[in-house]
Amino acid sequence: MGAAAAGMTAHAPDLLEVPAPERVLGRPVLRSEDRALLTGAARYLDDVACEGALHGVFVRSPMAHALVRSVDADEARAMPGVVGVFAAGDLGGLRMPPVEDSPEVFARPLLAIDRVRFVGEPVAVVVAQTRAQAVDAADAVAVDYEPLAPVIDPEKALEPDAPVLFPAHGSNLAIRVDDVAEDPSALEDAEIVVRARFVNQRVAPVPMEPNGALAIAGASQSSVTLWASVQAPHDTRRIVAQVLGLDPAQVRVRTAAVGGGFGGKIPTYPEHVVIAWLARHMGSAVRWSETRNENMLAMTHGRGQVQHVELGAALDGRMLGLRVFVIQDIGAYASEAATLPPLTGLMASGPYRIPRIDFHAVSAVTTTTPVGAYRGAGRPEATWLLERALDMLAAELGIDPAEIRRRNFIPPEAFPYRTPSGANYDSGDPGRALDIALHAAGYAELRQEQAARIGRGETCQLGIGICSYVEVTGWGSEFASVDADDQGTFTVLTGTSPQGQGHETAWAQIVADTLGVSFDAVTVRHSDTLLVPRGEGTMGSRSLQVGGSAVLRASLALLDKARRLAAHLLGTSESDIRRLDGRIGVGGAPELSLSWAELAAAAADPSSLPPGMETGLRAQNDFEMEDSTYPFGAHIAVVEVDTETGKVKLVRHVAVDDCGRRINPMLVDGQIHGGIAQGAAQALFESFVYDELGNPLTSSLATYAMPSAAELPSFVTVPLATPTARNPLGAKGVGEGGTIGAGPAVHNAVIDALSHLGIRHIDMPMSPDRVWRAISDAQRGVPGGGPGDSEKGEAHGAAGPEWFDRGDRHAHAERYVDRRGVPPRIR
Ligand code: MCN
Repeated sequence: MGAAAAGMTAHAPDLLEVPAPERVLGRPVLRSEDRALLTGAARYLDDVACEGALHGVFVRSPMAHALVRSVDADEARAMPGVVGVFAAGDLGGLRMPPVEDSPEVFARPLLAIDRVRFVGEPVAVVVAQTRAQAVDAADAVAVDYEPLAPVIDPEKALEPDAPVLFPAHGSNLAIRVDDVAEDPSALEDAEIVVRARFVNQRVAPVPMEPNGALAIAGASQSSVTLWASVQAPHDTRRIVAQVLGLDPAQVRVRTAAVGGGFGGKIPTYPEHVVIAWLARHMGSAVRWSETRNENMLAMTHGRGQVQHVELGAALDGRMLGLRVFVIQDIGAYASEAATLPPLTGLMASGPYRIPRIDFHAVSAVTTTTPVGAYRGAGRPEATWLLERALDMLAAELGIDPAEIRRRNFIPPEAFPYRTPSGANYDSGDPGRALDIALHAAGYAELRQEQAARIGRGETCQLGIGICSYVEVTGWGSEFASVDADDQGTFTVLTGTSPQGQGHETAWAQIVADTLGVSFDAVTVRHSDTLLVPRGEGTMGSRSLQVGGSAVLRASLALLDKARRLAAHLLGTSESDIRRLDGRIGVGGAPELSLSWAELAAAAADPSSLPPGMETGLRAQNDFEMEDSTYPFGAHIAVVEVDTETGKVKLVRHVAVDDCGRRINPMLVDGQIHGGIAQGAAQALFESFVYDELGNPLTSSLATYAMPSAAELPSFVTVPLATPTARNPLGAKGVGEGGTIGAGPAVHNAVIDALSHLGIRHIDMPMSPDRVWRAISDAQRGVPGGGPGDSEKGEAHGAAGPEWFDRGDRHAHAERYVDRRGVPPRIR
């Protein structure tokens, strides 16, 4: 089947039947955002002009774990341009609200109170007239630290004698997850059990624009406007108001253009709140912008899971049970990482029928940068563990990796399908996605080439990696409104808050298509809490299906209103009124029609309206998802591995990502391309590393191996569209699928290239030294080839380390005591 034949389009039921060439929906419309971005006209946070703004610079902890004995700011305060230096005590020891599902004891102080828990934690803030003055003065703030033992490794953090970060809590065990899927008999029927310990390493999100804020106090200082580089401005408004004891109406949060987020800009950071506090306290505008180095330390990291996996199967390759025990490193404090293990558990079944799943997780605090959501957030971790274990099973049983997947796929007729871990898959055909990907990659020829290279004993071996996945996208509700004005133009307000995804383009396509008006006549506005009444923001690949559906529904409501008004003004029955080309009126009778501009002008005049109609040609909608959608796909990665140096080169990557109906195929492809790059980057290059004292070793782009386009091939994307009935657009999310599919495919490809040497697993990132070491161990007959031991014939005991005691699973809740320390004050 060719790529073109594989693609299909689906039309949502309530969209208008207009001949295809006239439709703007489903077309690769050029991004309206790009002119400003490409010509440098776009305004990022640092470009927002604000005359007289003071500059805040944070004094950050150089210690991973220490008591803060005192903060001496005398010298700093006397330096040129300095207008203030503040530590926790000056802010009244304020704390961030505790993250959902995590004990309150982990709530983060805005500035360290009595203890620092990671390198980079803000301890004080210096405010000066220029940024350079603030940087110099920050260096002069003397903090007296009393070092404590750090704990970097989440498994070691859970050992009984580990240094405890929160003595009042009594242990580093922050959160347990035992209610996703519990089945102690998961492996009972297995004829073979493959067992492994995987490390899904910590990575940094590295958005092109680091974090920052600009706070401007209102005239009376009771209100504040906060410009911040965030993904969810309304949530930031809520948190800033809550911490500062304000009414949310007193806080306005806005974003300028946001230069990427990738999950790292979901949280509201203590720094944001401090800058808002300073503006109110000083009655002046205050700005803060991170350096890259600060960004690598202070923005939440992603992943950070240790996974103990046991996969049980019949000897014909059918999976019978999966048992997983996850240790999540949540870093210092508890942030969005609390949501990661439940998502890993939810997606543990992948695209396969696995009759039994037993999933448990614990989250541990460590003296490292807090962990949060990063592109995929918990779902790539699930796909990785399953796809790696499945390849190990295939190797053990001598079954081709594509064939073993086919034997386990959920067939299309079984959808909707509920997994033992509680996911309710809407629609899908993972087998078809894999077939298309295999065909596009030329799988059979690749296998021949691989065998030939092995036969010739070549230095450069070929590896072919497969990843089949399902992911979960879309939740909550989202606001949209559409306004028509008497110039014939339309303004959309949306509660989504993009960081580069192209919402201004896609939302305008939806409006133009629904109303039958020009794409250029539609302007989309977002990311200002004063302008947009509510919004949940952009994350979790939710925006199109939730926010876009709200735009669609609001547009349809606006069309209804326009038809009613036109019927009234033209003196005809509403049932005769049609949406014409840019006008509303009676079909076939041009004289009986009105332009949108004429209708909007009439709608402003109460005397022109039919009874009961409100003035203004405007409609709004809050669309609520009843259930999530589950995009799926298959990726094939082809790598070359130099067996003498361990160097890996990704030479080909084929992606079939099914996100239901595609609103703009070019946006979708862009999302998939970026996603593949990030997945491949984690597999091969990126890792955020600490030394044993908790010093970050990778806190600049000279040491953190983020790849560029030069390290990656051109990607092949093949469209497949299986619509969903869970929203009126028929769309599922696509913002993260590329990452979820790509990482495990690249990982599997590297192991596949080396499996003839007996290698079964190498942890990520598969850097040349790691790969070389694995090859050299295999050649010297060192057993293991990574932690992929398997045993035939019987199922085995609980996954997880010995201290995993089922009886004690809720004990942490009782042990929790909230203890507030004494904040240091400026001497
Ligand atoms: N789209 C489409 N048809 C579909 C699905 C999506 O045309 N069936 C289009 C949408 O109109 C939108 C884009 O694809 O323009 C992504 O839509 P969606 O999947 O709804 O995802 P979100 O807009 O909610 O974006 C969030 C997602 C996430 S979670 C991360 S992380 C991520 C990503 O988007 N971070 C990004 N992509 C990013 N892209 C950029 N440039 N920068 C980031 O920080």
